[in-house]
Amino acid sequence: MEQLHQSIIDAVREAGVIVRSADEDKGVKEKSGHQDLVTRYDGAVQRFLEERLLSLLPEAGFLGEEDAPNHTEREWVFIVDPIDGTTNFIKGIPIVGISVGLAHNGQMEQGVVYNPYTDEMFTARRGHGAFCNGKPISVTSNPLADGISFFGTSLYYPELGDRSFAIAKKLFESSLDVRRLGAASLDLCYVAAGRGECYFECSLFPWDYAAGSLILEEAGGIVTDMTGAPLRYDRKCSLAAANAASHQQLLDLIAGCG
Ligand code: LIP
Repeated sequence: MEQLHQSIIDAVREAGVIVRSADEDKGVKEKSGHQDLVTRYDGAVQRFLEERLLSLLPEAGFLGEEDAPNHTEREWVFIVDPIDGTTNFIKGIPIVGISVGLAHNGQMEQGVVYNPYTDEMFTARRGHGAFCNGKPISVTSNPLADGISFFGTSLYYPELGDRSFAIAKKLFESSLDVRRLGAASLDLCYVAAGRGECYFECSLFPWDYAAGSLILEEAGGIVTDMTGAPLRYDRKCSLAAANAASHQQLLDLIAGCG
């Protein structure tokens, strides 16, 4: 499995070359609505990764953001967001995660998240720790009061806006400050690397959080849905992620917002 892990990392790094080489004409289109955008590069990166990853593990299924699920009932499934932070990519904001998770019977076993603009490769294998560019990373032991709180706005679901910002305001009042990166995979990796203490988002797809959730857990963090239940990787979920010192406080704060 270690050799497979390195081969996945190599494939993700190569996918980063496609992202960095993008030209001005990104072929932007709307998916489910005005705020749900996709580019021709999302599709190109996903096609590249699906071919490479399934050549590494032909018996696996593939669940990617930009295409219909492919044999996701199989024992092994790749869960992939080819460009997490698509709107950042379109706007030239260098906060983009190429995210590849590998699940075994519904449990994450490997996670790789790469930001090609900062050349930061976040990786984890279950039971073997979490790394950034090969160096061990870990969450802080800070309480929320001494922490940075990341959040997402679930902008594809406007009905979640009021609740998202109500929780974000409570976090703003309870921590050092808040940040909205626009890429869930990197929100999770930043908490894993100790750059912040918690992250929540009211609704995400498995490809947004599959890899990052394992990286955060292997870095000593706790990741659940916003009720405190385990994450699901076969359907959408809310997300409540934090270092071990802050997770229950995050859940309590979320519950207090109704
Ligand atoms: C994005 C997530 C982000 C969320 C956005 C979007 P995409 O993923 O990473 O956290 O707030 O609504 O889902 O669509 O850029 O791959």
